[in-house]
Amino acid sequence: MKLYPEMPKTKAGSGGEQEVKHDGLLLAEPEVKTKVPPYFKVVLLNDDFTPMDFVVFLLKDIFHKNHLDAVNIMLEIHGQGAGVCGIYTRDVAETKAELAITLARRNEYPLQCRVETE
Ligand code: TYC
Repeated sequence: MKLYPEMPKTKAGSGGEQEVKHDGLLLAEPEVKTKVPPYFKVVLLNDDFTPMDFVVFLLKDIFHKNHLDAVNIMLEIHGQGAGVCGIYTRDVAETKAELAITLARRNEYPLQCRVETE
């Protein structure tokens, strides 16, 4: 709550802000404006070389999927060409995509990962 130095009183019913006098200060409710943060999808792409087991491992390890969800997402990517691994705020999405690529390259797999706006 913001504290403002005393100002002339607004006339009741004039549509002015509701202000309460308190020890010589007027208390006014701050204008509260909230916004939902934008979200970003982390999308894995299919390729012919990255092993299925590795993709399942990565989905469990980085995207915290349980085994069944990880297998289903991997199969969706395998069948459709791409699939969403998770939806996060920008920094989290970018970090997870980088981790996925780093892990894949360390194992010499050509896996590709994209971050897309929702
Ligand atoms: N198509 C791969 C294979 O048959 C498996 C795979 C799934 C690769 C998902 C990448 O993002 C991927 N070994």
